[in-house]
Amino acid sequence: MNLFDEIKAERKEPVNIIHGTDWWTDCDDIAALRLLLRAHKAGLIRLLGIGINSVMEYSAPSVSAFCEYDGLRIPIGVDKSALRDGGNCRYQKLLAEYPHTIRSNEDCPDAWRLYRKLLAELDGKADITDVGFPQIIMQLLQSGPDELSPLSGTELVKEKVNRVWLMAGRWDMPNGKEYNLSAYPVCSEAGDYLCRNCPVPITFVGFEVGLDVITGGNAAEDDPLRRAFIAHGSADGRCSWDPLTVLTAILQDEAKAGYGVVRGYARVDPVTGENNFTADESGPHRFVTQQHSGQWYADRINALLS
Ligand SMILES: [Ca+2]
Repeated sequence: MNLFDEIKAERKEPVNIIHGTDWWTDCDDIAALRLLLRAHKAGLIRLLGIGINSVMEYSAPSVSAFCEYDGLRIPIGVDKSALRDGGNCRYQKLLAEYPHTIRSNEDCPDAWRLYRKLLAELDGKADITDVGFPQIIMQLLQSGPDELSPLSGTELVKEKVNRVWLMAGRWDMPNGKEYNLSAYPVCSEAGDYLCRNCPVPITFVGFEVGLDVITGGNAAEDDPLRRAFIAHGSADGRCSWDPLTVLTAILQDEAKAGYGVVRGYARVDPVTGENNFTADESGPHRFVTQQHSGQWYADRINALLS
């Protein structure tokens, strides 16, 4: 019995999740999406949609193909303002060689519009996970009433979102600096905006808790995940920032994910992206702290990936 089987026994209803990913230069985004797809198939979650917050030629086709490898067609949105013309994306074209329905980024709606649509149509609530750059959630919060919903984005999130789970920040030191909050000016701006304006709780999974958790090296040779990891140069596995974040959201509980939490108020410098935290038991933000060895977390994830 794996971890998903254990959780399934106690979960009455699948948890709705909308997932953001940069799906760009690093490959741990792939492991994270695999966990979500497998959790969806296991009936633990409903993966309502995926927002891609970095855009390369094969972004949407490769996400589409990776989902369809698992037999799932998930709506995909793209932040079309987030064109990255640099970086070495070594796996998208490879993944896009698998069968897929969504042929190009242009076939996708703007991600923040997809999020509005999914939330407006939802009977109940959803969680939002993001393991890339957080600007889609900022764009959603800043959106106004439209034909999709009479509510503003902030009102919609307040009404329809339970929690936000972010792979973002470095929390084990003052003025921590991490890629998802500092790679581009919009990342720092969005991090600051979310800390100040998101109307629902945010859990941060930081750089420091993913670094010594190496996963993804045990998949079968013909698995596209395995092929993508090899293309990335991570045949023996990769740091697990993104899969740890989505697993915590799938489990709906930091403690069940093996973490301690510090509650309080997170801050992100809107220019530098440096993050800081003021502990306060009544605060809306949490960051997680490791309670086990890196291998303990890695073994749990690897058992779910293959
Ligand atoms: Ca990522």
